[in-house]
Amino acid sequence: MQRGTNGSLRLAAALVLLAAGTSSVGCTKETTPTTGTTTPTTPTTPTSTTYNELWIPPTITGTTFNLTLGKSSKQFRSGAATNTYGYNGANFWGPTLIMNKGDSVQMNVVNNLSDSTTTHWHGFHIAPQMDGGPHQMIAPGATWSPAFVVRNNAATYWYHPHLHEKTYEQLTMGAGGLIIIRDPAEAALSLPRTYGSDDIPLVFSSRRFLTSNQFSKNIAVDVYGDYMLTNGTLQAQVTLPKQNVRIRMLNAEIERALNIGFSDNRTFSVITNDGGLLDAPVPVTRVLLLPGERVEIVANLSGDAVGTSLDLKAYNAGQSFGFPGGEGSPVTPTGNAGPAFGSLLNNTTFNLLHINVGAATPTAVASIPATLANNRYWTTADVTNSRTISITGGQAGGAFQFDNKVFSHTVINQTVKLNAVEKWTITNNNIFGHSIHLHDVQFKIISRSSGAVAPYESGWKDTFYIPLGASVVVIAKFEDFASTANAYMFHCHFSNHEDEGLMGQFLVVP
Ligand SMILES: [Cu+2]
Repeated sequence: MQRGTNGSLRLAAALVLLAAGTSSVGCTKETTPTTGTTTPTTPTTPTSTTYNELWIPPTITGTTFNLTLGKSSKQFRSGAATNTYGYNGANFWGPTLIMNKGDSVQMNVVNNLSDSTTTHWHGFHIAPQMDGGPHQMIAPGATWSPAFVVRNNAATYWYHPHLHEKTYEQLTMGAGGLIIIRDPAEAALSLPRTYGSDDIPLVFSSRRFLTSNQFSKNIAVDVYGDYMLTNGTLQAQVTLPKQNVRIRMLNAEIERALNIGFSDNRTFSVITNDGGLLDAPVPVTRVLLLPGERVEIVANLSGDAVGTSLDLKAYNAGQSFGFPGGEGSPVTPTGNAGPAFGSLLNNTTFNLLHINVGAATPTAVASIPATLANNRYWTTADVTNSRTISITGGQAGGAFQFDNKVFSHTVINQTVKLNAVEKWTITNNNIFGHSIHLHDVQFKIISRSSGAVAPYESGWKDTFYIPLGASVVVIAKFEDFASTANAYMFHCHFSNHEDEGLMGQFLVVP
């Protein structure tokens, strides 16, 4: 029933936007679908300077990681608490798992929901049976216990539900967590790494609230939240020491891209991509992060006076059509969210984190290295096979899909030979931008037809932005794990698109 709704609404919204020029405020051609007995609140633009202390997820270290996903609730607003999901008793999100490269780890995931779930280790190079994709279902009350060797480079990864047609809902409820991998090469570098002090994790995800204070989760329209939650904290603030600070950022939004920078436009250094350290820090004033992508940055606060403050913001205003979250504004005078895909935060610049500068710590890192790694990336000269995959559909009542095929559990869409170095060209001659994630591998982005690949995304990647009208070429080696029965997934990391069918399966075969 809902399959395809998003696509058709998306087309309608696109046409409305095109008809209205750059601004579509108040232009509602389609009616806002109902969301049950409750209606969205009359949203008000958050103008309060009252901040809430940023929640820093607790950590789990070692080689055995026990996770229990269950129902919880959190007091986000005055009145009723909001029903949520969390791992290990968290009232939104879950603990940060800290692993060492080379370790054999045992994972035990208990599902205390009344629904099935899965737990995907996003970015991990592991056997498909351990991957936690849609096939590794955990029934209510059951425990799933995969074991694997941590083969990835030091960087920031994450875990989240990946059950087909349930990912959007379970992510919206708050299920997810970060994974930090450490390795000797990274440990040898002079970088901030005191978790919660000069090494801060930030998970960005916004939500829309109903008048009942519950999360609004109509997959057809609630793809952009009205209020940013940073680590599950509304209007978050944190005190950071007056020194070089590492910030690990994950875009855990359903669909919104985040064009991230500081309120004083200061330059900061990008030091990692999804799958490891860059060769050298890349200085930028903005970094674009799509759903599923991670980046670690180092911001130098040593020149800031104690007691001053600055903001980390998403500079999302004024983006061209196709930018996820650039769609026009949101709210009708009656308080109903609409037109479809609007939100209070769309096409605006908004706060991700208010930062208060505090005293330096004894572990302050005075400067970061000019060289971080010596990566050997795959190039076109290494390629042994090429394939092209098109994003299609999304129009006239159809779901987005790969090569005109909506996801099916029983269809293998691509078959790769073990040890092949493959060039994948993804084309998007369609109606919107997407964020594409490949399981199993870390790849190198070779080109993006809409413009040069930014230096800050020149490292190992597992998720990439494909703008409207663009094609993106990536190269990966499919090594170590083969199976004629167990597939890996490739999909859009907008969980609404994924649930509606923009997902495929690939086998890596001997
Ligand atoms: Cu998509």
